[in-house]
Amino acid sequence: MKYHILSGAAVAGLMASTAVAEEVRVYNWSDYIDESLLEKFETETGIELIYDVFDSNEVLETKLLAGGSGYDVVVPSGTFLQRQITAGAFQKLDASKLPNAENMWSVISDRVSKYDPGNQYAINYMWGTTGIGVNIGKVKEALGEDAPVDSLELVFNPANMEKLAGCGVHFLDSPVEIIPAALAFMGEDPDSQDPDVIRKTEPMLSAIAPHVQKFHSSEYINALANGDICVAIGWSGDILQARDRAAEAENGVEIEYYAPKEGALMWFDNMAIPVDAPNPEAAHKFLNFIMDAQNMAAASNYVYYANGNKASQEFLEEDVIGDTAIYPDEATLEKLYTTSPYDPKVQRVVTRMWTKIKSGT
Ligand code: N2P
Repeated sequence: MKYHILSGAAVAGLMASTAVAEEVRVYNWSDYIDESLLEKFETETGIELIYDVFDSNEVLETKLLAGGSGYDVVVPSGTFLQRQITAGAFQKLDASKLPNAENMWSVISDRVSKYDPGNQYAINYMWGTTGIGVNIGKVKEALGEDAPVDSLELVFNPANMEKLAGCGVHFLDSPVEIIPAALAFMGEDPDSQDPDVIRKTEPMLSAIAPHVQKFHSSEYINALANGDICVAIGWSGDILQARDRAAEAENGVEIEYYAPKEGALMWFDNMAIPVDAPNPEAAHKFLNFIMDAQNMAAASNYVYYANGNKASQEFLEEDVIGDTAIYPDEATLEKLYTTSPYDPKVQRVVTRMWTKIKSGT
């Protein structure tokens, strides 16, 4: 999927001048913004916005570390942000160009500073959890009324997965999220950096992998909404978007999101400017636009993810700020864990293990 948004105003501006139009290239996660904001940015700034999407930190990282990505703004999750900063992939933000930074929420900026000390390189865009999306009717049909829908037992117990395979299960293609979940299920530290501990998850993951119809990180939204699959291990807001798409289609599909009771990963997606960004000036304008309280609220209201912007909260819909699946209460927060980046040696173990699990060899 690729958006190339050019508003009427920008077209008129282009035709009126012989100068090459100013442009900014943004690379964000799929299903992660209200697209009317993209047009609003162009209308307000006269800058042409090229907006591409991805669904995997690994894909973004490969482009970034190769250099010359051509992007002005990218959106890595915290652990990836941290090692990309260390690798020199980003430029420091110019605070004088980001007056809306005063809108940010210190609770979240402080958490992100674990990955970006001093919040020098990035601003939080949105954050959420990794959990279980369930088609209630189909899962109860397959497993009975007592189906453990709020537990990782649902997907990590091979006996359950055998029964669910018939109605379809998708997993994120994200080793750095599925392996910590498997560790949490096994009672190990989900943030373990010890290859021997990490390897303990392999037999279990290999046992269930044949029952996973697809390891993919964005198709599950429509697949859940259409009733094509009955379970997805996915991201909170994506599953809530699936719930809404099903409700809008009035197709009788009822989707729920659960942060598993054994614990759920809390992650943070952050906007940063590559060191070789063609237009860092416009990148700052885009970041400042995103940090506007009403713009940020519009984005969260649309995609059902919480954001790192305190001032936006008064503009959030009640079904967003009032939903503990999006803005966790204290009890939910206690179940959430965060992770740290793997060093290259451990990362190689993880990558190899993941390839093996998916290919079933
Ligand atoms: C948006 C998913 C982004 C969350 N569709 C993953 N960090």
